[in-house]
Amino acid sequence: MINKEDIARMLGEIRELQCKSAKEVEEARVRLLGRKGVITALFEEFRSVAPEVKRELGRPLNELKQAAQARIEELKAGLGEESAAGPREDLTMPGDNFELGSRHPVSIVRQEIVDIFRKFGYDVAEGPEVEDDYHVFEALNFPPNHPARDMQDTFFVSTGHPNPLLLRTHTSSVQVRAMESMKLPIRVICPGRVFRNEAISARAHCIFHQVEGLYVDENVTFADLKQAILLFAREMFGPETQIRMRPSYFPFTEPSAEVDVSCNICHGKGCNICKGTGWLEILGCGMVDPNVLEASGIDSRKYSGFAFGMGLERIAMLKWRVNDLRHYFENDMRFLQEFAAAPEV
Ligand code: 2NM
Repeated sequence: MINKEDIARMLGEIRELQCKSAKEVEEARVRLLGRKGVITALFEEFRSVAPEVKRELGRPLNELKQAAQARIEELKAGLGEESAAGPREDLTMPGDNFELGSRHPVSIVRQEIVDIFRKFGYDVAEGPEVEDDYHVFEALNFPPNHPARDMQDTFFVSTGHPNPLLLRTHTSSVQVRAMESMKLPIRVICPGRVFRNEAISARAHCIFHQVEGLYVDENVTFADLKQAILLFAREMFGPETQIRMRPSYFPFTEPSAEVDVSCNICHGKGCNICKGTGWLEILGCGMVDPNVLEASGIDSRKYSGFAFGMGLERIAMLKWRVNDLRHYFENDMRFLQEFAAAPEV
């Protein structure tokens, strides 16, 4: 028989009700409030009790039903998205490991070099990889019969007319475009891919990366070039770094030089990286040939400039002792993963 004490006891039980899964919540809802549930049954019974009992039990009975509905909702919300299928996630469990990507060594070195020259006030310029003969050779003072213009050395995209399209063999073509279009004085740094028709080996590849730099202004001298390269080398390889220059030849510069930096692996004692010399060759440079300035419309009596270029694969090889160029292009995960701990730059 329906009575006040039972209602009060059930109310207490409902407030304490616990469920471990959405399935248990649903079972509790059916047991209490379903068509054959205990609370539903109390309401059935309530319809036929005496009026004074109705007066006494109406309010507690309604409270009981509301409390049951509220507790069921509370339990449902507490279990979140969880389906009836299984227990909740253990939120104290450690997360799954996921693999971080890593910067490619060539990309790391490129960014370091570009950042140093940006600090010196250089702008970054990029240009097309498919270029014309004029910007890769003609404007850079390559004579018509120069071997680089041969099919043996350069990948041609189109031939048979005076200004064929080809894959650039150096990023100097970007600097020519800079000289044609930028206001003087010019300070640019040009990173990019270059292409040469070479047999692939540990020391040569048909695709590689360069950064070239150019500075054109009034009264730019070889002393400025030396100082710029020395400051760069000390930023890049450490404050103790020494440089030396050896005379060289490029069609687009006169005079030209190769630059070595002191080997910071053996500090001049001689090791197998510097082949016992204490010096590592890192870049080529020179004073921009007046013919090159004039070809791009710059008055070579008023202006002078210096330029330099370096291969990124080679610098990355020295930095991380990579012994085969082909590693850079094969995307073998075991190689790439070695750079996962390299600092983000
Ligand atoms: C090098 C070495 C020496 C160079 C020259 C020029 C330009 F366009 F100004 F003439 N750009 N880059 C240059 C000079 C590049 O790379 C080994």
